[in-house]
Amino acid sequence: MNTDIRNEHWSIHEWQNQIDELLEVSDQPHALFNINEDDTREYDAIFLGGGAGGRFGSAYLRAMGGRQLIIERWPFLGGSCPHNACVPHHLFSECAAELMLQRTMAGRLWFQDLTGVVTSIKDVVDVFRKGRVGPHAIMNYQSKEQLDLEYVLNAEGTIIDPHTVEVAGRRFKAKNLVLGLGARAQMLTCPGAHLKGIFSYESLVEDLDYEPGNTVVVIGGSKTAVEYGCFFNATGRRTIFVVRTELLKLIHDLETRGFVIDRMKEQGIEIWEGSEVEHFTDNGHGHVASVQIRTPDGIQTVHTDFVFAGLGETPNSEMASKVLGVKIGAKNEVLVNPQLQTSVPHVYAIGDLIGGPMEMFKARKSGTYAARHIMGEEIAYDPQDWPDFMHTHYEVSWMGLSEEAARAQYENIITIKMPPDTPDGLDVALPASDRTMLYAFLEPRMSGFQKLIIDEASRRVVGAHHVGYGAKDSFQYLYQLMKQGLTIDQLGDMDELFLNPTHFIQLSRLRAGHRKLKNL
Ligand code: NAP
Ligand code: KPC
Repeated sequence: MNTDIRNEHWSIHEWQNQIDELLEVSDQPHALFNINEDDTREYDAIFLGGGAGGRFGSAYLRAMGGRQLIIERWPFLGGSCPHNACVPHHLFSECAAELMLQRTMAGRLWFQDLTGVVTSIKDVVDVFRKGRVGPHAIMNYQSKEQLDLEYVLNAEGTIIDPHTVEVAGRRFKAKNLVLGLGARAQMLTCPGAHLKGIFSYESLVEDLDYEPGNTVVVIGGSKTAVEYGCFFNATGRRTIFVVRTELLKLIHDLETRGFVIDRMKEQGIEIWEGSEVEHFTDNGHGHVASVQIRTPDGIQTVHTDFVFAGLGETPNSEMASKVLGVKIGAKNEVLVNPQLQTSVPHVYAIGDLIGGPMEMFKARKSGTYAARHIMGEEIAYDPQDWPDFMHTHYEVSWMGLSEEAARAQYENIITIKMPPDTPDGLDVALPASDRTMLYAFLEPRMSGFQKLIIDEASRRVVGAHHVGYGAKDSFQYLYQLMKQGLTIDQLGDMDELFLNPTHFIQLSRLRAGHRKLKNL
């Protein structure tokens, strides 16, 4: 069944109900067509996939006077971010931070004593499931009523050729095709990997229908594994990370990485590096009962009914490769040039489909850059350079060079650190700022860590690292300034909204007067 919704003007709440119903009966095809039949222009682009890349690319193309069409298999726009990726991850990470605070402050002030209390994972997953169509509805409403985008929802599009896509029995033609087909969780292949109770970020929010027991095995050592694993740990469960090489290799600054890992260990997380799962055993009812793990010290068996695998993502490039013959890289990513063009003329690719970093900024920005190129602008997109972040129980943000890389590249490196290097170690009451005040006063060693790295000769900031709360947003702007050559003097001349979460402005101001820079 297809429904023409062009003349429906559903409110956000009405959209919520529609999406809920469509998600419930996903086995019956029911496409929603929002096509402007009065517009006789040829489409400038069909965006196959209505995630962040397709939606932002469409909005930009439309804003530039072009005509676009999004085709999306889910009954909503916005893609995996609000459905099973960044939004639930942020919810879980917020819970991890709240629970760590609660457990750390137990018995003090108004904090309950949670000693020995294991909180529900399923309840938080249920909170997410119950609320997730809220953002979905906003995306559909905004795209139709405010951005004037054309779209077909809840129907899988099939690529026919570089100018044609078929969806729900109709064929649409466009001058260009923009592929934004996303990526999917990579799964284990060892014996028993099919058992119930072994989750990815995707299946966790779809399938969790029981309360996990008190031991969790997390496989993987990068962002997804760590973010979810820290949440499971914060609920009070024994949490074991099984990492085949090393944990958090992506945080290059060794001191920052060390601080992050030490705080994870302090929370009781067990980290088994150089270890791999050999197989899972069945409890007799198709559910995981134990995990056999090959560690440097021999085989270990962990009894658990709950395993989480954060093994990275595989781009959904199969259809484009098979039908169009677009060139694919070693990790299944669609290869593109800086104009986001694939190897096939008139076919662009954006977002997670073109490989890492699979970050929201890249999805949205690559979509808009493809749109701009289609509309005749000269653009060159370079996603290799970006400020980065992830969550443990904290927010961890970094930009530019690690101290080690900076020392290798420049003759003299100055660092500004909080807490400073003194015999007192971490047990001092700084850094303190929003969301770390209670730690600063009651458990100083947990209030965070920050480091600014400066090339002495040019006085330029070449790297910054932060573990705490609140720095993520400022790093996005500081990074742009840093790329333009931000000096300690300019940083020290900015106005900080006190208490400033990075402290870098105030600390730079203290040092900026020095002709000969010194560590702080
Ligand atoms: P990732 O960064 O690609 O890392 C994959 C992890 O899984 C690595 O630790 C890897 O181990 C391990 N691994 C892969 N295959 C394995 C196997 N067969 N057996 C055991 N371990 C295996 O993956 P991710 O953390 O899932 O992130 C995926 C993408 O999403 C990235 O582009 C990331 O930027 C993005 N993301 C971002 C955030 C954020 O907060 N900014 C959050 C989640 C995801 P080795 O390294 O030891 O080989
Ligand atoms: C709630 C939220 O902003 C996350 S969902 C964003 C999807 S999109 O606007 O299409 O990038």
